[in-house]
Amino acid sequence: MPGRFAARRREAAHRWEVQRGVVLVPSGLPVPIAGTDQAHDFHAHPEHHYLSGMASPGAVLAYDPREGWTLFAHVATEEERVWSGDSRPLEQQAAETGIERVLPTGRLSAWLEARRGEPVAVIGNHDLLQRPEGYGIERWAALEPDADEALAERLSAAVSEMRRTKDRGELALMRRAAAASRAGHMAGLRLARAGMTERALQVEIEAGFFRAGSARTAYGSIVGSGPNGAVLHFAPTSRELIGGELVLVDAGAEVDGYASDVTRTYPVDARFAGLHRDLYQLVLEVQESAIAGVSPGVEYRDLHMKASHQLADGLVQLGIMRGNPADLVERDAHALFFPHGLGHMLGLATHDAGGCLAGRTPSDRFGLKYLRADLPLAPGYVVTIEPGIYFIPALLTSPERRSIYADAVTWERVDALLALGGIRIEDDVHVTETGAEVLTSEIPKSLDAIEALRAEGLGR
Ligand SMILES: [Mn+2]
Repeated sequence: MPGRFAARRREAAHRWEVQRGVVLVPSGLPVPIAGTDQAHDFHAHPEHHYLSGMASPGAVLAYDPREGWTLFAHVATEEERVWSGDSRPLEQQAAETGIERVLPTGRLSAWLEARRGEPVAVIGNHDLLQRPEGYGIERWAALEPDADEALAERLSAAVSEMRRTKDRGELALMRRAAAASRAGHMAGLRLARAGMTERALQVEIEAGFFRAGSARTAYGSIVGSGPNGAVLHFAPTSRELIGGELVLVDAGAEVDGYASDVTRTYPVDARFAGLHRDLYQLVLEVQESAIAGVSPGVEYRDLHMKASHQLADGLVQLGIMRGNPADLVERDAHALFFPHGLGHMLGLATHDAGGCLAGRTPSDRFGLKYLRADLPLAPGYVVTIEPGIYFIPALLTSPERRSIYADAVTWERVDALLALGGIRIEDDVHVTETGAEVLTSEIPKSLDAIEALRAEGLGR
């Protein structure tokens, strides 16, 4: 493993071409919960994690083009050793990161002092600039650092570009995250039943992740039953699942900082009934054809547009939208039912860095606003593919939207469906040299497979 991190650092230094100046990549400090003596769960900055392989708070990876890399690591105080345990020995950190110089953060001030007057690029967590004392720097201002923001932006963008292409070690972790996600989703598919709360279903799913080797969830799990399925980032509540409804579960396990991101939608009963079945089939077809379109060189935005077109076409056929699908997409009318992007980059963050190619800015159009990936795909990238159809009262009861799209929607039909909720199907897709590998392919999504699991779970 240390070789992998050394290779990343070599590549970063090569792309950076820093002639004069130094680079600091802080991991971040614990964020206190206001009004308590507790802190939020710590997440190391992905740039620090990626370049060092370490994810501990209070550390700074430093680069000086003349002498290479130094890791300044926090050494636990006596009090911290009493309450939280000891920090990892510096020699151990040297062996794990492949960095020869691992020093206590107490040495960082002197290191900076020796480079006084040189430009300093801070990437990683910028909290170093606000809370230098957290990194053992007593008098940051006295060091007169020449913080070069333009340089920092360029270096950070270079790391984001590198992070798009996952190396073998990263893919191995993402496969483990996908396997843990599978364990959790299988538990959900078997255990969901009427009378169970969203929260209880969340607990079963997350227990599945943790038993399968995940240390935490990659993001706050979404479990929305019935109408709650139409809230894109819904946090599970004590609402009980009701027969005849759908439940949407968007939950992913994290392994060593690497995310998986998976959505499955299934009936609370054993079978999809009526319109639920038609809508599910439509979302599944759109998702599978988008996955089939994943290949090196393909523009992610084109996949999104094609999926939007297919969704509009399907909704017209189901009598929910009206008109010519191409015109509907041109007018962003499909976004009434599919108001988010087809997916995003995935890695050390759930919405991973580097999603937009340099020079491309997110559109403010209703149908493109939340497109989080806009770049040509290349081997090694991992993206999610997650189309959905939702009945979102906030959009569908808006008088303004109803007037703009008066002729594009069968409104009396929609009025009767405002409590339906939503359907989303999401997988994690690794772009290969020839096409795509679905990292989460072992998590059932076909109608038959889902109904078989539901029937088995319900003992029917
Ligand atoms: Mn996602």
